[in-house]
Amino acid sequence: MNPECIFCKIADGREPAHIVFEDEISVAFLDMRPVYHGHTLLIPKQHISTVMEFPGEFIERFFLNLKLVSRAVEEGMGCQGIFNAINNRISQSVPHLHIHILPRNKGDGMRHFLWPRGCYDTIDEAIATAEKIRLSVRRIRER
Ligand code: DGP
Repeated sequence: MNPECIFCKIADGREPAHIVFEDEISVAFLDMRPVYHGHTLLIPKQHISTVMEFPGEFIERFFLNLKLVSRAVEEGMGCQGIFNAINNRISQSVPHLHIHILPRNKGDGMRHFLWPRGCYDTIDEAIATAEKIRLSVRRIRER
């Protein structure tokens, strides 16, 4: 727990929130500034900031909770789909990992996630980019 963190405070009941799900490792609650009604945040109770720090032993349970809450938002809000998003450092206003779970409907007007899109000018540029990431995967796995 980080005593100053607003999401830690929600997780341990020191700050109010509209909680929709809770278990030993995570809490889900309504985002107070929703893109659409039903916009929910799922957080780990442990204070970690980004996906890159996520403890391996909780990943399966946490992802199952993401599946459960995403299904619940979809059914509860009667929407056609779900958008899941995580800001890691850039555009992250609360430095406690949170997964946005947004109800989506065709024609709902959401435009600014994953936009604008570009392209690789050449196949070599794509090959070199993929190789940089592949090398990093290898290095990280060897640590
Ligand atoms: P991001 O920009 O990805 O870090 O999203 C943070 C979200 O957290 C933002 O949509 C607003 C929401 N938020 C910030 N503070 C609080 C709070 O105290 N309570 C609730 N329910 N949501 C919060």
